[in-house]
Amino acid sequence: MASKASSKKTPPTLTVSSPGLPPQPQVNITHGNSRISAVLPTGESVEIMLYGATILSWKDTAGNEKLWLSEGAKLDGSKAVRGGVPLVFPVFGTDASHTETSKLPQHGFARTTRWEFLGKSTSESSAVSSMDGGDNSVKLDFGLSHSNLSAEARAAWPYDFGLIYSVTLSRDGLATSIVVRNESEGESGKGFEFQTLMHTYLRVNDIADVSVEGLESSPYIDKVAVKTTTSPAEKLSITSKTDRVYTPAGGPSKPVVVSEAGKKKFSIVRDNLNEVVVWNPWKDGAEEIGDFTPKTGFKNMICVEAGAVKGWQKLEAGETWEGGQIINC
Ligand code: TA6
Repeated sequence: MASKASSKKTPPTLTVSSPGLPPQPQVNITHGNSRISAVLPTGESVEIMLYGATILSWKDTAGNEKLWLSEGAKLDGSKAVRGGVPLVFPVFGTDASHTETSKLPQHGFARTTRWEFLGKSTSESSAVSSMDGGDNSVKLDFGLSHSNLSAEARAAWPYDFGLIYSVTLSRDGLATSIVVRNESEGESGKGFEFQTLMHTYLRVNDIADVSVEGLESSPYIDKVAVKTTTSPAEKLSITSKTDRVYTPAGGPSKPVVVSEAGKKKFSIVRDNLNEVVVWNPWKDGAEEIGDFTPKTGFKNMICVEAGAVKGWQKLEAGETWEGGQIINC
């Protein structure tokens, strides 16, 4: 059940504060019950729109923004957010050959549907507490099911499903994970196939100074050159429009590291998400995307997207699947 916003004028604060305890994470419902924000006692913060369960902002203790968000991003629920971390489910891109999802819009319906806020916890933030300890992290849970979908989406993808998307903020990282469940039951239950991906727009100062390690000697689909090939045994630099689906040879537990001017900025490890998509639209691509502004913004972002997008995950009635990522900064 989504928590009910109080009718008070000031946004309610879901702070777990008990006298005598050290300062606790603060969780607020804001913007007319359309966003959830969390702030750690040490200043790190995250802000999530219920629309698409889209992470809009992630800041470190000094208040430095770690994600890129287009100045032209629609934040009124009228279309998928350009930037932050939109969520891709049940299809990555579009696939006309895949009957089950062929009627869905690009990247599916998860990023363009209002999710429910299921609540917060600090006890199970195991995804990051090993890095930092429970009280210095907060986990926010969001839910989406068949009943949340528009009639159009339900018609396009008539499966009984449930998603729980968790965003865990800690002092040195952000973890996102998704649990997918086939809620149909028994003999009448219908299996379904899906893809999922966390479409993370990382903020950088200048793409010319950026390199990515952890993708060496790995197979990838090059959607610009329209070919499938293997990357060289060297780190990746971005010097033109880049749209690649890597299956990193080191597997999900080997970090993919984004560095700038030789200094590590982000390190990403994955669980059950075997692919990493690297995307930068470059100048021409930015010009063609209406809500990608400023048009020079391609210099300040790189999408490094953890996903399960090669082939399809299949869930029979009652089965569950989970995948996630941890981004350390
Ligand atoms: O993740 C890379 C990609 O699939 C690119 O091909 C590009 O389409 C990008 O996603 C953005 O897609 P969107 O539907 O958000 O414009």
